[in-house]
Amino acid sequence: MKTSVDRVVLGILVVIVAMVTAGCSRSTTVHASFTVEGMHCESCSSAITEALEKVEGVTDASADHAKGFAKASFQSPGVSPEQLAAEIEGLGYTVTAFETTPVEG
Ligand SMILES: [Cu+2]
Repeated sequence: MKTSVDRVVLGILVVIVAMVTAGCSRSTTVHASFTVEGMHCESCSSAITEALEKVEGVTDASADHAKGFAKASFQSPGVSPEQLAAEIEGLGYTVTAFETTPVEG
């Protein structure tokens, strides 16, 4: 009798864990745009693009030195815009602002 109760409890736990795991794995694509100061030429844009693309979870990145911005698409949760801003600043540039747009799907 005790064993069957334990099995029911175990079964409920398995269902709960499965539900939580499914919820966590549902990620959203987010587009972020960063205002970057300090880019001077094409190699600055390339350095930022490459650094952003190396981040796990980033699906697309670009930077425009003439306009002074960088863009990235990434999976959320997993990647945060703050983390990407830190990547850009790690290269010696300054991120003065960023905005994010969630994309459904
Ligand atoms: Cu440059």
